[in-house]
Parts: sequence; structure tokens; C-alpha cells
Amino acid sequence: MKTSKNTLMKKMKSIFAVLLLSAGVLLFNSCGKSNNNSTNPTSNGNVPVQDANVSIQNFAFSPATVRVKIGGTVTWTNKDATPHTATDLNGSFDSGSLPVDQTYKATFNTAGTFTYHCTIHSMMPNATVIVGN
Ligand SMILES: [Cu+2]
Repeated sequence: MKTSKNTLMKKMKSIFAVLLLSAGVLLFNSCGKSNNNSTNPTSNGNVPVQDANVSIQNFAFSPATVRVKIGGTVTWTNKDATPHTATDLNGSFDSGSLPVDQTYKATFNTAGTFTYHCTIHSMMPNATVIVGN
């Protein structure tokens, strides 16, 4: 009786240690991720980049504004579990229904500000591609 209790305690202790370790690893990983984000290149900054990436996640375009050079390409990736579109309000580009995990690319050869939205979900906030050198 005493022996089996001790064994149980040992088991619980090792399970607890594993849990603690995984929590630590998770914490460490999330720190690393946020660091990576803050050192991400300037696709949403003041300097236009050649190519920019936009994630569609949690029913939002992220980053909501990207700046690319004339001739630059924007790649949208649907990271949600439901289809979305990236559709220019003035019709200059339209991904159509973009399935989960798929990407859509548009190349911008004209300077300007392109506001776009998702035609499937009207509650999703508009987003912007700014093109200019
Ligand atoms: Cu959508």
C-alpha cells in the first residue's frame, strides 16, 4: 500500500514537471514570435517594399496597410478556417473566394491607394495597399 502510493506520487511529480516544462517552452516560443514581428521588414511602414505579405486571419487583413513599390507584388494568405476574398473596391484586383491556406498574388504597376475588402464578410474592416516609389 505504502509503495504504490509512493509510486503514484512519483508519477504525479514527473507529470507535473513535464507540464511545467511545456509551459516554459510555450512562453519562450511566444516571446520569440513577438520579437520576430517587431523586427519584421517595413511592408507596413513609411518605406515602400518590393513585395509585401498580408495574412487574412481572425476575420481581418494583417497588416491592414502595406506599401509597395510600383511593380511590386502583394501576396495574401488565408490563415482562417473559412474562405475570404481580397477585392479592390474599384475593381482593379479580386482574389475571388480564397480557400483556407491558399494564397493570391496581385502585382501593382500603377501608383495609388487601393482600398479593398472581403466580399464574403461585410463586417471585416477594409484594408489598403499603397503603391508608390
Ligand atoms: Cu472574409
